[in-house]
Amino acid sequence: MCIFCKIVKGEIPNQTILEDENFLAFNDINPTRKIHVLIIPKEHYDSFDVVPSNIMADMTTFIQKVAAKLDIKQSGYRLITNIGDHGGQEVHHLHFHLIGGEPVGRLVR
Ligand code: IU
Repeated sequence: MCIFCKIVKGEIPNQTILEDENFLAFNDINPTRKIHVLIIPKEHYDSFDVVPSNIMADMTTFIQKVAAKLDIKQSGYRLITNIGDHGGQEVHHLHFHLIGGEPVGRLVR
């Protein structure tokens, strides 16, 4: 079973920010910014590339609630989802990184 499925099942502890029947938001174990939260569907999808659009629609609403709970709707934040090898995806269970709490900088090469 994948590591995020184990987190969903409660077999591995997490610092939960927000949870509902279908989604979970928890602090990244290795934060890169003041705020670094991972948002996942409880059901396993390997990545954004295969998630059904109706699940993504619900996930969008959930992510907006996470931002509200973190009180960062005014200051802003960045959402990232890595897909596959070239995307740098290490955990193959769909997740969005929500980073913020400070300016996160430009995307530069
Ligand atoms: P990626 O998009 O798959 O590269 O990101 C995986 C993230 O999952 C990364 O930021 C890790 O720090 C994070 N993480 C975690 O929070 N808890 C874990 O048990 C594991 C990875 I493994």
